[in-house]
Amino acid sequence: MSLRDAKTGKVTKEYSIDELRDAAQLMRGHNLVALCAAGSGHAGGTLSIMDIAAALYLRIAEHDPKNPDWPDRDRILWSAGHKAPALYVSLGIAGFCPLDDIVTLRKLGSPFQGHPHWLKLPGIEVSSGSLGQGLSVAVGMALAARIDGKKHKIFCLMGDGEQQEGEVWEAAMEAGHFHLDNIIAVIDCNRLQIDGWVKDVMQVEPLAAKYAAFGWEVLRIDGHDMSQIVDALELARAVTGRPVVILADTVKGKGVSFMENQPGWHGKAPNREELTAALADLGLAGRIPVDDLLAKAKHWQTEASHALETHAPRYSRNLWWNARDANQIDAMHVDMEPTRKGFGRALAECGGDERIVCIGLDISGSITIADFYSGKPERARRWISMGIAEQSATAAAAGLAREGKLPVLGSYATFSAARNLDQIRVSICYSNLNVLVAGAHAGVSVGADGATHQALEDLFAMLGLPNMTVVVPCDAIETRKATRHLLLEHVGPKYIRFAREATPIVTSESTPFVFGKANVIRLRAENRDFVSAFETRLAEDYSDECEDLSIIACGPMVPEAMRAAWILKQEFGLETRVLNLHTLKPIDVEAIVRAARETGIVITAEEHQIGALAGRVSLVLAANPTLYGVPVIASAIGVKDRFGESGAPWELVKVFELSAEHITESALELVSMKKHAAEHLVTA
Ligand SMILES: Cc1ncc(C[n+]2csc(CCOP(=O)(O)OP(=O)(O)O)c2C)c(N)n1
Repeated sequence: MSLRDAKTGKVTKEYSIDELRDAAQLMRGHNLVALCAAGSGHAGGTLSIMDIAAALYLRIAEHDPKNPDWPDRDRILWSAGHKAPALYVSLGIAGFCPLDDIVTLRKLGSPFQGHPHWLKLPGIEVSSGSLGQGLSVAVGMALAARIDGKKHKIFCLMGDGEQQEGEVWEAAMEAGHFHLDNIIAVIDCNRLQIDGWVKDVMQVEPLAAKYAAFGWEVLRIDGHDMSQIVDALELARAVTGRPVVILADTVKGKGVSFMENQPGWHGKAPNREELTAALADLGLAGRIPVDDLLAKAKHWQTEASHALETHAPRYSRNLWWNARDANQIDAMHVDMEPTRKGFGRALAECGGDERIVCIGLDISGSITIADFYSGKPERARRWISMGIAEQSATAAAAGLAREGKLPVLGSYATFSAARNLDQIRVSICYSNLNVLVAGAHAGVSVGADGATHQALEDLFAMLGLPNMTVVVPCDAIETRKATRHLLLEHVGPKYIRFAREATPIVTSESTPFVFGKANVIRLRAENRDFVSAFETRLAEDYSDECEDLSIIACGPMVPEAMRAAWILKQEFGLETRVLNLHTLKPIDVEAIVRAARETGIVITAEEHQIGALAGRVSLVLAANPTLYGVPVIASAIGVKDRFGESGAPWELVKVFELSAEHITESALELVSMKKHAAEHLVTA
């Protein structure tokens, strides 16, 4: 069994039970060092799965680290993609990649992405991170093996909270129906998920009876008893005629006293002191060269930052947010707060309205939907936890709305506005029901979690749905106003999109926010306080000032557009009309047409694949007869038809060319084109 030379078929290394126990502890240690170096990631679930991972990679699975694509290898799928660091240390200890390299976890350019991407690292079988999909992929692989007459096994690792996804049960039914005895599923039953105990969030037990009812062989073991793990996996290999599931009872945070059974350690990394304490708890003090590894991580970061800065456009002064000039004076002072905070504030304020019902999707604290009920026990009966079940929850929201309630549901935008797209389309939009869908943590600025968690396509779908209203506010203050408006004033399907990272506050309580109407933002004077140097008016109250160009932006790209206006004025003497197009649907046609007609240059800026904002603006321009014969040139800032990746939020803003400096670069190009065209006309 186990690690083999694919060419000769010989076993290259055999691990005893004791060696496996020791390896699992060492893997836990390396896992925590990588998390510490990354500053983020999932400690709890990586520690609970580690004994199983050690047994699988080092003893049970037949694979060859030197030949990761060996066609007859066993496949190990990590449906629970957030446990990526446990996957990486498994690959490292088995010899697929250098164990020491894993310390670059979640950093820009690292193959060790926040969630696994099979195209980045040999040994990863599939990309994952959106829960509940792995078992379906396993079914596909198992069917392929059957068609090809192959004998290898497909292992699929899942969490117990993950069992709340309906897709898991579709796959369980399929595997049972097709008698896929080449599938061995392992469920890490640590009884916790993000919002608390699985039994409280959404009960999944009795899992044994459920899987048995779907035609599976069920084994239940202590997931930290190495002999039991090995025996169960070996037994599972021998089962014929039906798929096998191993329910492994585990402890979240296993091995580290202050992490065990603590929900707070689900998605958290230890700091340096906590790491030292954790390694001592694991009995690893002195066994891992922690300082060398952390130095390696630091070096990687330095190189990545250097490469990034070398390629970034730069002008004579550094005008980055809160940059300091040579006299140590804040050149671009702004306060920062995540837009998501405004969402929570509005829910806390408006939640007294008895019609409002908030739906939890197991990410309630960080997207701030929990602010609806926190400290307000009288709202508890209007807080409904649905667990990790975005599709059903969306249709349930439609049911609540049909009965006169005002449901609000939210998750990472990619799960609340993509995973459940057909439910939004048919149950909410086609029925024209009054549901507020919140797309949180949108855009690349989610950062280190990587591509699977960076919604960059949600607006295409939301804008394309009849009856849907779409608002993308620019800062926390505007998010609060927009949420209040959508909740209490607007009746119908509605989508609000906001972000995770702290971004500049560029509006105030007195800044106009009129649903469906754009604001014009103009730089008036250089001021030490960035925001007060600008004046904001409703676009319809604004008179043309013959600016050189317009930048039309939404969401956190509005502050970037304002900073670009500053750079353009200070460095190049150009005047910019910034349009804050917070409402994308219905769109302010008049403001867009005027900006185009009056300035002749339109640049759109969106933290999304190019086209949600750019496409809508282009349509407005192309379809407006008053622009016939008017010369307008345009460009679009946004993500250029590629997936996101891991990195620090502001690094990614640069990598994906979304910064004010990139907007400036595009503006200068268009201004020079406009100038040449004008000169050409004069000479002609
Ligand atoms: C479709 C989807 N919804 C939400 C999330 C966010 N999320 C990441 S981990 C997690 C909790 C998983 O709980 P569980 O399966 O029990 O794993 P464990 O507790 O072992 O980490 C959630 C909700 C996600 N990654 N995918």
